[in-house]
Formats: sequence, C-alpha cells, structure tokens
Amino acid sequence: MRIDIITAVPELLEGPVNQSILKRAQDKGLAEIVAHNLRDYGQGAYRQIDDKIYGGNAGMVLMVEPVDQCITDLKKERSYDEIIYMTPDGERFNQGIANQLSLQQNLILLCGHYKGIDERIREHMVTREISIGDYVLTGGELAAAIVTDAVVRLIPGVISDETSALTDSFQDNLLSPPIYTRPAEYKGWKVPDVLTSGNFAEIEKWNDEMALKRTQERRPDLLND
Ligand code: 6GU
Repeated sequence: MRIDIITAVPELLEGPVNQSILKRAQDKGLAEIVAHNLRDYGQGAYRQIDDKIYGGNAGMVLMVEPVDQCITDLKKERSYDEIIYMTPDGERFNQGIANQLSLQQNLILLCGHYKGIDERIREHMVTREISIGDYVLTGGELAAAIVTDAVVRLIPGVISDETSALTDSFQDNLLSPPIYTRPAEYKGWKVPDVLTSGNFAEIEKWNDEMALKRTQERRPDLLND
C-alpha cells in the first residue's frame, strides 16, 4: 500500500511515520509513505500557497492551483482509490474506516492548514473527508499521521503476531480486557488467579466477560452500534 500525504509542513509527519512499526512496515516493503511539500508547487518567487479569503473573513486559505498541480502530478504516476481531505468537518474516523482503507492500494491524504482549502478542491478532487474527532487542530498533519498509523498497522505482516490486530479493542466493538505480565504478585497486588491457572477455557471465558464488563462500564455506546 502507498500513502501520499500532501502538506505545507512535512516536518510534522517525519517523526510519526518514520519510527517504530511504521518504519518497519516501510523497510519490509509493506507500506510506502511519502510526504509532499505543497511549497514545491507554490506560485511565484515566494512560492505562495495560500491567499486571503474572498468576502472579507479574516484568515488564509490554501490556493487551488498548488494543490491541483500536486495531485495531478501524483495521478500521472498511479491511480488513487481515495483522495482524502483531513478536516474537522469530515466523517468521524473509527476502526471501521481504518479497516476499509487498509484494503486499498493507493491513498492521498490532503492536509489543510490556516482556515482550510479552497472549496473547489473539495468539490472537484477530494473523494472523502475525514475528521479524527470533535476538536480543532492547527492543521491536518497530526490527523493524517493518526490515520496512517491506524491503517498501516492493519496491513498483513506489519504487526508480527498476525492475530493481534484482529483482537484489538474495537474490532468486535468491545474494549480489551485487563492484561497482566510477570510477576504474579507485586507489593501484594495480585494477578487474577484464573489467569495463572493454566485452564485455557476458563481464561477465555474470563477475558470475554471482562471485555463485556469494561465496555458496559466505559463505552456502552459501542454495544448499540
Ligand atoms: Cl482532520 N484536521 C484539523 N485541522 N482538525 C481536526 C481534524 C482534522 N480532525 C479533528 N480536528
């Protein structure tokens, strides 16, 4: 899978997409994550990429032309399954959307900045709009990093234990049960006996019950989805 991220601030993405599991996924050839600096498509000697909003509102907007040229260049190289604009007024991101996107071959994530982007990009080029939650960020980059992380970790082979992505919280609309590791007792704080019992049927039952209990207590909304 290939993810092209268009941004005015590629530095914001460098850490998140080039460390740890996402780095390993790229080293193994399972994912290719490429940031594109909109400034390279800027206009004139100052490489302008933003301009004042028509109609008087304060603030700057990403211009049509640099974004169009960047996307057009990318489309010459390959076809894209989705061109996703990262925006607080998009569809709220969740595990289901991550699952869907992880099945695609080529994605573009377009990061807005300032007050946003010229609406014509959204009308004519963008195929989907995603928000990561009901709060406002300074730009779409951190949101794009989050979407990239959630999607790439689902690609088969990225996480060493293939089953682990499937047993995540949310994959079955349930939160994870509590988990423990050695020692079985620390400062008198004990691991539940069932987990050290070696009775795998009982352990599985306990895990299922705890997952349900935790979901009922903390996120009852998930049980109604
Ligand atoms: Cl995708 N972008 C921005 N700027 N703010 C957000 C967001 C995206 N999702 C939630 N808040």
